Amino acid sequence: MDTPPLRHAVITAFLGQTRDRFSEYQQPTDLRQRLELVAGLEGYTGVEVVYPYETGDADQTAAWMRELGLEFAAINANIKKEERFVPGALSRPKRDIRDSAVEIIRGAKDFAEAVGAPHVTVCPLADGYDQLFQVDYPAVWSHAVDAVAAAAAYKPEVPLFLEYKFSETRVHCLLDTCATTLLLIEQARRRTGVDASCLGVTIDFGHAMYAQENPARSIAMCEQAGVPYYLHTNDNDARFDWDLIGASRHFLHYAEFLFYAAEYGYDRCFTTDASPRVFDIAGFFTRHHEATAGLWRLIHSLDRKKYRRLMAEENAIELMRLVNAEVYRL
Ligand SMILES: [Mn+2]
Repeated sequence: MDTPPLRHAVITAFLGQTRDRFSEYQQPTDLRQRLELVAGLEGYTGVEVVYPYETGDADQTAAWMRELGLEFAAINANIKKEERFVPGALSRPKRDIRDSAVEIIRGAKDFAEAVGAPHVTVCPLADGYDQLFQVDYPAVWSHAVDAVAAAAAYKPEVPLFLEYKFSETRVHCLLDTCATTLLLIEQARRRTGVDASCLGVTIDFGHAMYAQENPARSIAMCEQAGVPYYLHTNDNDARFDWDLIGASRHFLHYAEFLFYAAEYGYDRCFTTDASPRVFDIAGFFTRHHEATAGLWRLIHSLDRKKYRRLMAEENAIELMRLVNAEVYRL
């Protein structure tokens, strides 16, 4: 079977200096340098850029993108960096804080429209709680539903994707799992009556592993709920969000993730949300592309109908034989 082209993108914020609690990694770069770096990497076609910290002038950015032959995967609205958002953004009891977070998402939609990016993605990492008896669960949930509904209703032709993560920066993030995110989207849709296509889930492979999900099943849940999804690729040890090279830890999970993406005809970008830290930047992303594109080709070499027929027949042992022979190549 022919392999459809893999639209492979990179979150550009990882192409400069990053830091954690202990160290700084790599050297600072500006957006133009990051775009040039992606354009020079084998196999990558696009970028996800962070609004408002990387984006700058829309016309200038769009001109650079055309010049370098890159596509936008998404605009990433950052609602966790400002001091007022450090303890949370969309779910806070103070209305002006929630409103200013929605304002950033609206600005990201304006920017996406101006540069022709397909959608906005937001990961509300600061929303959640650290202690028990800290937040009023129904109140913060209700605030988040209202804020997401307000953000979705603005320019609904630019869809908004919500990215979940179990933990970090809060001990327990409000949008912890795929199922929680689907529930919030369902409630926000009902609140506004917005079209089903204007709210989606960003499934980050590593976040799903970290939440003890099977990332492939998370794709299937969104598909069955009729909720659009956008995929981030990386890997980790399922104990922390390490943002490692894809399939460097969970090879078979990664293969199954791509299997279901292929089954459903996923045609948005696969966006690399991975951080080189101590590794050589170009080498790190090249190895990540090899793993992702290689497994994408491998998945398309399989008789997927046969796999699904064997599932219907509950022939788990024959399925494992096929996986050993055709995926692990043992
Ligand atoms: Mn991600």
